[in-house]
Amino acid sequence: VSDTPLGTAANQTQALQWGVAARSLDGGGSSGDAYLVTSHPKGMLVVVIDALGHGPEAAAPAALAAAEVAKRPHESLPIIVQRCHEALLTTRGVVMSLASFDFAERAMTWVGIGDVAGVLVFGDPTANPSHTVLVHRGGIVGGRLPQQRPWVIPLSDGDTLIFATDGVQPGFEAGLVLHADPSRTANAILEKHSKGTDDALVLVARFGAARVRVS
Ligand SMILES: [Mn+2]
Repeated sequence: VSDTPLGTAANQTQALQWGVAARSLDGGGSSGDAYLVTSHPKGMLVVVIDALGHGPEAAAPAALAAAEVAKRPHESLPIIVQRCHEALLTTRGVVMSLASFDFAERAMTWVGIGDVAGVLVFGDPTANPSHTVLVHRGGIVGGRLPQQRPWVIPLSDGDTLIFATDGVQPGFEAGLVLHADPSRTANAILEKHSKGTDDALVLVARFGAARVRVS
């Protein structure tokens, strides 16, 4: 396992606050897990990628997939995935989950190919159930690409998206405590649920304008 400090990144926009925690299996900077958070005219696109294998040989296809996504964040999710698939055909491939936020519509569209877990925790503390889980199709981007079924979910303030690669144990959302800072939530999930047998990455993104204290 690794005693490398957790990698973190955070950013804030009007309607999305997000943070990432990641740990590479070899303890170095080289990981088969990658993420991208980028804006488009209607909102933001959030993507987490896990290339088959781990370490340096997996880092290249993960970076290639992220670069393909970055070229066209405004396109529909199936088109983005299809373009990644075409670019990755000569590689071992990746699995990936994507969520596109439309701020004006207050909605999120998400889709997953292969095993990157997706959970949306509802901001309303009285919501029952408290969260919903992304149903992702088996398959490989750059290998056997399944038919995609993007799913649109209306959003309320405080709704929080979590993507986690399979270096994180499934079921991490049970009893999950969300912190005000998404980076802190991502770090806590990684600390508690990292398998230690694979690269691991957790991305947490909370929808809704940040609360500003007015004096
Ligand atoms: Mn993995």
